[in-house]
Amino acid sequence: MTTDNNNLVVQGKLADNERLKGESNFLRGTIADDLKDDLTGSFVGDNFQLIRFHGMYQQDDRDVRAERAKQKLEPLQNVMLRARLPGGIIKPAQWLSIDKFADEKTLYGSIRLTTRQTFQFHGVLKPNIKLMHQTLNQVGIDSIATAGDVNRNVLCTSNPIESVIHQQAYEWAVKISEHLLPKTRAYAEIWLDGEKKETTDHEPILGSNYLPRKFKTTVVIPPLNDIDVHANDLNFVAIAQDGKLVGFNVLVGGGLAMTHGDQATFPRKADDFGFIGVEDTLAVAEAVVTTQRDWGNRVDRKNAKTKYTLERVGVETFKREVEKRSGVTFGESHPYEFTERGDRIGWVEGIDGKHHLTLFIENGRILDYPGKPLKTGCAEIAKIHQGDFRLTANQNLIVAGVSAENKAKIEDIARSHGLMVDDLSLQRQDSMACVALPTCPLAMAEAERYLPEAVTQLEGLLAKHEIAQKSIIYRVTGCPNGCGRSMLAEIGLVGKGPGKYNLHLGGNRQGTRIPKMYKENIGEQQIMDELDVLIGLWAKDGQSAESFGDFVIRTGVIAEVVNSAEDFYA
Ligand code: SRM
Ligand code: SF4
Repeated sequence: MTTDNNNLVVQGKLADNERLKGESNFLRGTIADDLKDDLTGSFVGDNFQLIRFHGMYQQDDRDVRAERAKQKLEPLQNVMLRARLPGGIIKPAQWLSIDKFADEKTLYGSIRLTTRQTFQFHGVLKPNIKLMHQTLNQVGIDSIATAGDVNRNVLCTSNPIESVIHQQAYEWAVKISEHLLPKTRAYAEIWLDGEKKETTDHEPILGSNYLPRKFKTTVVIPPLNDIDVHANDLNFVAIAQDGKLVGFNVLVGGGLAMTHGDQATFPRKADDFGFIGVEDTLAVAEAVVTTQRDWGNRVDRKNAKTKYTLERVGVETFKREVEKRSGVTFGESHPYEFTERGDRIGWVEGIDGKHHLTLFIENGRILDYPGKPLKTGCAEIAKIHQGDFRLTANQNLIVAGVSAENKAKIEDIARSHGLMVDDLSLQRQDSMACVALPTCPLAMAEAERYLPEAVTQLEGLLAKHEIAQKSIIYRVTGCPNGCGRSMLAEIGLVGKGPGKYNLHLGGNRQGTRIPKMYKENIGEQQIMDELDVLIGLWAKDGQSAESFGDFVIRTGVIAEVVNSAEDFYA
């Protein structure tokens, strides 16, 4: 791989994804033909990748793969769908519709809340895919660009208390999402039987080859960093004065993925470009996207995200280009502070007098479990709720905008369906895992199915050292892609192989520090043994109110990651 004189565009043989995007006729490929082929449950050739731009991934259940192979059956191919819900807001009527679809037409019967404020259906068989899109379309939901090399679902802090700021920030999340969407009519044509156009589509922002890699955007309202800005390519940090949104500090180039054994890949925090007025938001969003479109690496997909473009061309060069393209000069950043990340589980009252109930959903998996019919409970709430639901980036669900009259009724339903329990520890609230097995094809170790027991063990350690009232931001991902955002946790586990993880330490509670590897490829028992010792030290020697992540850095248990390009692996 070489770069041209200015280091701006990487030269070399383009990744095959570039060919397939370019030849796709604006994301149509031959998906419509595959859909008619009922001999296989699969999408073949380029279509396997192209359906991602329409919000779907082809999957099969890895638990039964070997058994099916023994019986000479092809894997039970199905798709996972990820909806587009900017800011995670969904209405009760929409909820009831997705609840019904999950029940009747998916293999697992669950609704899975994700770390990016939306929901996924797992296990949709080919004959039901079109029905799924049409069902969603009828209630005003689509899945355009929730996957693939495009700008994904735009996140917005789920701040139910300051309703005015939240409303304004949320509106920007929606506008940014709409502005950066692919303009091709492929989605409407294929899934909604939309009118076929003779004219060639035009993608003024994304270009006919779309972006070099996935791209993620947030709108965040300090002091809450619930959406984890440093996991994202582009962040708008809301700056409010006198209860009114006046503009944003713009942070560019965060991202968490890496590849085991490849030190050219690493998690990276976003850089602060400076302040812009609200009126410049779309121009700046577009300029960041087009700069990454034109300068991002289209040769090596492992080095293609914005974070690597910034490392290669330099933050100042990238920023100047954004200023040139947008016609906006960044001002000095306004001061702000992140103080926390988690959701406030339980009831809070907003400044508008409305009540908001955040329900803790372990792993975001909404399903009727024996003795805990969570899914039925959510549907029962949706039947009487007059406000909206907000999906959080911590995989929880907020019943937002509840009137005083409805409060007791909603709480009754939540309690009787296991959605509200009194013995939920802070530690469980502060823990999160990605999906991993059995549906994720990239999983190297368990995550979602390991988390509940792993948290119980961690709770045991905190109790043993007499600090059961404390908690640690604890996250597990089944592989180094980092979907559960372990690379912003105080304790982060990264799957390496069955039952084996790399143990990272030293993130902070605000989500502004990347944890470094402490032990490589260790088993579940060894993880708990290591944590037993460290939590014991923290209980004994930790300063008052010092978090676990700060403690391990201060006492030299692990070195601080300051600039991950230089010191993440050092
Ligand atoms: Fe992710 C790929 C699940 C958030 C980084 N992610 C996948 C796939 C689709 C596997 C695949 O490519 O076949 C996983 C599907 C599992 C399944 O069965 O559902 C998957 N990612 C998820 C979700 C559902 C995890 C969850 O438990 O909630 C999250 C869905 C978000 C959404 O609604 O859009 C999810 N993924 C993330 C995050 C966290 C975030 O964005 O806040 C990251 C790290 C941040 C980042 O992008 O740097 C993340 N996912 C990845 C990557 C690595 C990207 C890279 O930079 O190399 C992959 C693999 C890839 O793209 O090649 C990936
Ligand atoms: Fe799958 Fe890895 Fe993402 Fe977990 S982190 S969902 S195992 S891709």
